Amino acid sequence: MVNLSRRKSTSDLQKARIGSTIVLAGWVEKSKHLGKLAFLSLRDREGYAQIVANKKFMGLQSLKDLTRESVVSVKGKVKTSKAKIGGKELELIELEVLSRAEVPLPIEFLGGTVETDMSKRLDYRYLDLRNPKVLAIFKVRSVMLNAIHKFFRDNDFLEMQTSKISEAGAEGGAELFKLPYFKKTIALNQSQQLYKQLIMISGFEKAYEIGTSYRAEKSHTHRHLTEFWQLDVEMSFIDGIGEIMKTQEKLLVSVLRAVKKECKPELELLKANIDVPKLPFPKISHVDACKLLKLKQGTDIGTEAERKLGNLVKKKYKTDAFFLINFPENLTKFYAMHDGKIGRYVDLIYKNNEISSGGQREHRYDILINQIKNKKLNPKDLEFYTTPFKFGAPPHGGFGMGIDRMLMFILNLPNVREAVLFPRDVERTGP
Ligand code: AMO
Repeated sequence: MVNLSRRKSTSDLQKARIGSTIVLAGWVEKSKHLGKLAFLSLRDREGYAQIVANKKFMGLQSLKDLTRESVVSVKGKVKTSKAKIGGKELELIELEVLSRAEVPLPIEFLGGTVETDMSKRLDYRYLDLRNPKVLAIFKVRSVMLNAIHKFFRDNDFLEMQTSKISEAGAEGGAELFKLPYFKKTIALNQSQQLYKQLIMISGFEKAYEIGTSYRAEKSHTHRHLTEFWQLDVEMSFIDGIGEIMKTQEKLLVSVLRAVKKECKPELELLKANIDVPKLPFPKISHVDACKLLKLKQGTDIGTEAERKLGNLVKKKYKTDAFFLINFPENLTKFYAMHDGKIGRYVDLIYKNNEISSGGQREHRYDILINQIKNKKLNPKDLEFYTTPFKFGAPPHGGFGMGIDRMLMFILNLPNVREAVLFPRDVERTGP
């Protein structure tokens, strides 16, 4: 029996002393049999190791029965190697099959190929994720999330966790998932919006959360999901959208720096190059954006126009990141603060796509109620949210950033589904 408590990783093998005995465990991606020699390519989370069995190894014949993707543990002696996958290999002393895989495999990913179509890959996501190129995306995601937490800890934010079950929509009525809940019908949260505002009324002053949001949008696009991860940030005692933009740009830059520094092998594997944009990011008003794009004032700048605007800004300012600010009232939400007919609103555009939206909120009760009515929503449905504004609400604002979209654009992924472990969209609710 191979002692798993002594297990090292394939990257440890490259650091091990020649002649020492070590234990590895993982999946058998390939095997090759040449008379009195056999070569196994063993894969674990860190990479690959070549395992060589020669005639001294008693079970040489039985290795022929080892199916691809079976899980094994091996004990062997560290030797120098001529193989591509590193300067050292393991001469096999002992092998134990921990779990034998059925063949053929339902999807193919040998040597990091990504040829199977996405829908089939997602049906077998547990296998798809064994592909080092797919796994690399989630290694970057993990570093990205750590960098976000670090940024907010270093900047004196409290982490909040709000409920995902609600009685009303946070972003206006339509795109709500309604579910039976004992004798009631409830809704899944469209965003953390209303709760993060309540937390400001509670006195948290600076808070953030990374949580899931749900939107019943029938959008079959490469950047829409029905369940997505959102970073929500809210700050009190702000005066306009300046501080919101400063926080967002510093956040994006520190995340990009962390990924660039800590994910070198993953970025190389994914052929992703990171340019960290210079601070401060340019700011374009909605009025100017419409002029540049030759659109009627007040037009909602959609995917295609965002791409055009991104290209124009890149040409002029040589940057992938900029803010679109001061939206007309017809495009703002009921909770936004306005200066006359202009909303204190801000979108962050990165690599030609909106990755976050935010602004200053209306904290004056009477104006808030009027705005709710003007948007044809029923103030009664939102009383849980509006009543607290009667008891002392500080001026506040913040933003919501799509985590999956952020990763998608950092790595230039063609589809947001690539950035999520088990994506949910109009059709897909499993596995
Ligand atoms: P908004 O609705 O613009 O704003 O969402 C903020 C960010 O979340 C991401 N996002 C999505 N990602 C994947 N699939 C979707 N269906 C999807 N919808 C949104 C985007 C988007 O920029 N409460 C406000 C934020 C605020 O004002 O603080 C809100 O939710 O990256």
